[in-house]
Amino acid sequence: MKSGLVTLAGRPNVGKSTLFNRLLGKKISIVSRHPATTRLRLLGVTTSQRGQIVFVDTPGFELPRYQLGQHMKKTVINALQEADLVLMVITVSGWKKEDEEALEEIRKLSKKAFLIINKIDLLPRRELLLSLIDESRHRYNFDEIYPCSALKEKSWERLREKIFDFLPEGPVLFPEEETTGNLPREYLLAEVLREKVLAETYQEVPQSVAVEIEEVSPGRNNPGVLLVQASIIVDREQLRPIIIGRGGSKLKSIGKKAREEMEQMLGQPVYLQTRVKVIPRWRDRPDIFRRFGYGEG
Ligand SMILES: Nc1nc2c(ncn2[C@@H]2O[C@H](COP(=O)(O)OP(=O)(O)OP(=O)(O)O)[C@@H](O)[C@H]2O)c(=O)[nH]1
Ligand SMILES: [Mg+2]
Repeated sequence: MKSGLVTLAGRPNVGKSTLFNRLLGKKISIVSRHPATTRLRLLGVTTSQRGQIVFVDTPGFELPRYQLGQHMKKTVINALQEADLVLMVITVSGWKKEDEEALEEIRKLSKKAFLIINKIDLLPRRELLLSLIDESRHRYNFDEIYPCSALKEKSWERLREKIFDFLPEGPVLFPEEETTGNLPREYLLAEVLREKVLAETYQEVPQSVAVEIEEVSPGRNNPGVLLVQASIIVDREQLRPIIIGRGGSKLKSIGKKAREEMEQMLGQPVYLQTRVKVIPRWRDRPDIFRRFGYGEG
C-alpha cells in the first residue's frame, strides 16, 4: 500500500487547480482566467488498489503585494515542506521569473518533483516542446517531465500511476470514501460563489473580491431547502456597483450560477441570499481574511 501528499505548485494561472480537479475526477478547487485565483490550501483525496494520493492545491507563487500575498506564500512553502512529491506546473510558454522562484523553493527543500508542462493545446510548434523539455532537465533533476493539457485531456490514469511509483509505502491517511480532507463546508460554498464573481469581473476587480458565508441553515418554511447567506466583499465603495450591475442584473446572474453549483455540490435545493459589503483594505488585514480561511495552513 502506498500513500502520500502530492503538492501542486507554480506561478499563478498555469493551470494547477484545473489539473488538481482533473486528477481527482471531481471539482473541488475553483478556476478562473485571472491570476491569483486560489487562496486556500485544498486537499483532494483519491484512493485506489495501489493506495491513496492526497493532492494538495496551492495558491500561485508570486511576489506578495499585500499581507494576503505573504500569507499565501507561507501556505505554499508549508505545503511544499510536507509534500512527498511535488508537481511543479509550468506552461508551454516557457520558464518565467516566477516559475524559477517557485522552483527555487523546491530546490531548497530538495524535494522529489515532476515537472508538468501544461497547456500543450496552445503549443504552436512541436519542436518548441522538445527544446523546453531539454532546457527543463538542466534546471532541476525532475523525476518525470510530463507535457499535457489539463483542459483538453480526458485520461489521467498514466500520470496517477507514475505518481504512485514515486510515493512511499504507507497506510491510507483518510477514510476511503473521503474526497476532500480539510475544509469546512462554508469555505467550499464561499469558493463556489467567488468563482462566479471572478467569471464576471475584470482587471483589478477579481483580486479585490472575497466571499464570506454568514449562515447555512435549514429553510424556516421548508427544511428540505438549505438557506445560505453570503456576503461578497470588496475593498472599495466604487466596486459595489460593478458587482451589482444595472438594476441588480449582474448580482442576480452570479447568484443563480452559484446556487446551481451549490445544489449540485450538496445534493439538495439551496436558497442563496447574497449582498455586497465593503471592507476597506481587507487584503492587508489578517484578522479579516483569516475569517475567510485565506492563508491558513
Ligand atoms: N488552453 C488551456 N488553458 C488552460 C489549461 N489548463 C488550465 N487552463 C486555463 O488557465 C486558466 C488558469 O487556470 P487555473 O487552474 O485557475 O490556474 P492556477 O494555476 O490554479 O491559478 P492560480 O490559482 O491563480 O495560481 C483558466 O482559464 C483555465 O481554464 C490548458 O491545458 N490549456
Ligand atoms: Mg488555482
